[in-house]
Formats: sequence, structure tokens, C-alpha cells
Amino acid sequence: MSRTRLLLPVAGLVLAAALVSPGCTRAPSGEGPITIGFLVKQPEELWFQNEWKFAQRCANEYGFELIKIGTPDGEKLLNAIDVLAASGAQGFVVCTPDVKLGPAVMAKARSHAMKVFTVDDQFVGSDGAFMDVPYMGLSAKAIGRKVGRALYDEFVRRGWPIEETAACAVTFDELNTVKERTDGSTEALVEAGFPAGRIFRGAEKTTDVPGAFDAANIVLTQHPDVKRWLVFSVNDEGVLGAVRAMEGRGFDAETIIGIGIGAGTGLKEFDKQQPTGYFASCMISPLRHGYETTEHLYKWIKDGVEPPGDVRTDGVIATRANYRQVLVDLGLEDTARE
Ligand code: FCA
Repeated sequence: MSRTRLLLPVAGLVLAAALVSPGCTRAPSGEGPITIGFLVKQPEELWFQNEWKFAQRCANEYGFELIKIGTPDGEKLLNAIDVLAASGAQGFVVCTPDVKLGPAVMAKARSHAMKVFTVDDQFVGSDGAFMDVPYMGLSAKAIGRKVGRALYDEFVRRGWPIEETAACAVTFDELNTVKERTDGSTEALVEAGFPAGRIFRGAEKTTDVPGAFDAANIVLTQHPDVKRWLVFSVNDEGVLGAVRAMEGRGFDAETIIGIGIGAGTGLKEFDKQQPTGYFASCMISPLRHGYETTEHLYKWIKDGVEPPGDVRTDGVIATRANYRQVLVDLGLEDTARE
């Protein structure tokens, strides 16, 4: 029997939850089979698929059951927790679709005596402060700064005249971990000497390629005089959406320097024969975010080992020239682009 079940958010989940009374099938910690959930806000995003892949590797190695559910909104997330409980799960790793759901998620988890480990996006309580729930996220400001520094270095290397150049920042300030990234890039660019007045921000409604495409198009319409663009954003999707919008207006690899943050989506650009405006990526680790979070939760459930409260992971800049080696170094060579 397969240890994996991939459950998509369908109405049946609600029914399944309603049929089983909370907690009645769950084995107490330390005895019986262990089942863990892994809930992600954007199951269509490669980052989250890769987190699932590495969480599954952890489940296979330790021999527990992993249930993966896409939870793009609050209702689906709360329903999924009931479904996990009905399936006997003792806990779950979660990247929430909205950080403000933290108190509701924790109340629901408590009602089922389930343990929770948060990944990528940190729960925020009703007082606006981050909640004290185990968390693994990015060193977001430092990663953003690396992107800003690398953009500036390439801008200087190409000898672009500043009066023809501007930076397009595709932002999503509602979510702290991604705001820190674009703030860090802005900070590093300005510190290096790029004029703050030539950094134009476009707020995206969703952190995906279409959201970034729309945000960048507004910036482009507002600044038709700009001839060369630096591009940064909250993730690979943000930079790719902006690059696609720029291509639609005649910009290309010669006139765009885009640097993303991720470990999959942007790399597809490096496989294209002709370089595109996606110049580099700050590569982050879905292996750590998928495997280690799940491992911490498993040991917490099985052996009562308290997980670390707050772990931050770093990123490394990769270009067309060296990204294959960076993939190997990060242990991602087999999985990042499947
Ligand atoms: C957030 C972003 C994702 C990914 C992750 C590490 O959840 O929305 O794209 O960058 O952090």
C-alpha cells in the first residue's frame, strides 16, 4: 500500500471530516503508526511541489505516512485539518494561505491535539505579532540584499548609463517574508549607489506570474522613457512575470537584468538556448524546508523532541554559467526541475 496520499481540496474532504469524530483514530505520541500532513498555500507553484517531494523523501526514509493537501484559502485549510485528524494524523507542517489565520489554525489543531510546524510564512496573532509556533523560513532580508548587490554588480559590469536605466520591483508587502526580500534588495541597491528615485515599485495582487505580469505592466506604462531595466521581486514568479511583460514591449536579455529567488521555476529560463532577461537566481532550499520541517515534526511526535523555534535558511546566487553546480551543492540536481 502506498504511504502517500495526495488529497486535493475537494468537497469530499468536508464530508470525510464530518464522518469521523476528532481524534478517535489517532495513535498517541510515541506509539502506533505516525501520520503527518503537509499543507501548502499554492500547490501549483514549483517551490511547494518540491517541498512536498522532499517531505515525502523524509516520510519514506523514516517510514511514516505523509498526506499532502493544497490549501489555497482559509476554509480549505481549516477543513484540511479536520481531514488530517480523521485520517489519524498527529500533526502537520503548513505554509498558510494567510498568516492571519494563525490563531484559527492553532485553535483547530489544539482541538485535535495535533502538533504544528510552520514553513515559509509565519503566523501572525491577533495582536499583530508573530506567533510562537515552530517555524522555518528564509533569512529574507539577507537574501534580498544578495539580489540587490548582484543586480548592481551586473549593472556596473554592463556599463549601462544610469539615466537610461531604472529598477522594477514587483512587491507584495502584505506578507512579511516577501516584503523583507524586496526591502533588502532596495536597500542594497541604494547602498551600492543606485538612485532610490529610479527604483519603481509595482504591487502584485498575487505572488505568481500573472500577478507580477500585471504589476510590471503598470510600472512600464508609467515609465515609457526607461531603456534598460533591473528587475527584482519576492520570488522567481515575480521576476518572470515582469520579464514577460517587458518582452511584450520589446525588451530582451540585452536590456533586462532580472534576478529571482527560488529553486525551480526560474531555472527553466537557463535551459532555453537564447538567454532571456532572467539573468540569475538566488537559490533557496526546498530540501531543507520540505525535509527538515517534516523531520522535526516527526521526531517531536514520535520521541517528544522539541523542535527549534525559528530556523532561517540562506540563499546563493546562481547564473546560467554555474547553476548546475549550485544545484549539486544544494542537493537538488535530480529534483529541482522535474
Ligand atoms: C513564500 C513565497 C514563495 C516562496 C516561499 C519560500 O511563501 O510566497 O514563493 O518564496 O516563501
